[in-house]
Amino acid sequence: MKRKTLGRTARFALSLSLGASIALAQMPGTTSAPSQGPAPGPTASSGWTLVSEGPHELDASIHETVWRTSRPPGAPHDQIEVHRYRAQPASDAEPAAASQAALVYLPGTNMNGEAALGDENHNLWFYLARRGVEVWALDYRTHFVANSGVEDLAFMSGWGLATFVGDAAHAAAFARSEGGHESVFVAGFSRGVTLAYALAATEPKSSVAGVVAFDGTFKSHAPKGEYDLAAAREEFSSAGIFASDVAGSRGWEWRRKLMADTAADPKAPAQNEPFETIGEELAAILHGAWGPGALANPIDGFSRPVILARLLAGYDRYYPTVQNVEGRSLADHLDDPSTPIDDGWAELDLPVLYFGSTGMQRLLGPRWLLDGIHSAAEAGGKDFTIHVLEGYGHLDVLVGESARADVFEPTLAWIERHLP
Ligand SMILES: [Ca+2]
Repeated sequence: MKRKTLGRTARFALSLSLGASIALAQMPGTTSAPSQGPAPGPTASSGWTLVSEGPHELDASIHETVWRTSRPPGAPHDQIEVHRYRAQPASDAEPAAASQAALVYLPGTNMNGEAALGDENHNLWFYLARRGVEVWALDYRTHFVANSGVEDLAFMSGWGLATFVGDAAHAAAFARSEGGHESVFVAGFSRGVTLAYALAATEPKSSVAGVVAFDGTFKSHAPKGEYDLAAAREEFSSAGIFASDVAGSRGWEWRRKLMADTAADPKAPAQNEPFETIGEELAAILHGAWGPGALANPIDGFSRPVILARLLAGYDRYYPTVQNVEGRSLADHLDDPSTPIDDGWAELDLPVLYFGSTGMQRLLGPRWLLDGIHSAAEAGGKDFTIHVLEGYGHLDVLVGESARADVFEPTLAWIERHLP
């Protein structure tokens, strides 16, 4: 694939993407309208409300059920949803086939549980669901904050890691009771990996079958125990920036249109020289966003702009920055005294499957892989499996052109080897 010199657009994207949250904030997407479906009604006494159910609009062989519930303290944005993906029965009269396992999936920063891609070569959830592993993907509270713009985001200062881990635990408990699997696999992508380890570490051991870490970390491989959380919190509060905004300086509408246009037709004319097509332009933007090939590596053919655009179009705009502060403290301590969510991590002793992209080293240096491997190996006891994905960018782990062979198939095989 031909390399292009990055133009003004690409350089702009660098500042846009690194922005306030270098940790793991990602690129923007479109509005996050709540799922459409039948009139909501309470499900038993669980507190979850059925939002929609039926064949998925992107792939009728997948049966999706969506539930929503409110979370403390009960303000309008304090809601979460879970999306359950299963194989669709051959006819409506037939019950869905029994699944061999259940996987609770925790998305990355700005991501959510709505399927953005309809083919199993680019959608891990659909790939697994068709093969008897039902997936429960979470919409964080961030999915219920308007992408069109919010003036005062101070409410997000209370959305720390422990709050999101609590939400994930609530969803996992519902997945167990509704799905019938007493022990579930817990997976995360990117920042979702931090949440996945914390969830596994705070749940009863008999209720988690293993952890799958898609290109993320929990602990530093070389913790110094020096991170001053109190000082960082004070700085955080006085700065008053309670959320990262993936819209960047050109604004949400520009980002939304770029993703939508590329998703619709990547061969449409580019917005800026030297690019001929909008697909080439987006490829250059994403390739350069976090350092060459870090966020994604479409220039070397690891992923395609049209696929990346569809994924990015589904993003939620804002993410609580307090989690960046807490995440650094968590990583820098063997056992962070400021939080209980890591107390059980070193004794987790669960099987762990880890995938790490080499591209992220362009953003964070070798510690990306070192921390990822350390987090998997030290939590997993003797049973940890490491896949380093040479040339992959971060998003390529989920939607790359070889992700099915390099990520999805090994994940399924690993789950089948570790059935509870
Ligand atoms: Ca602790």
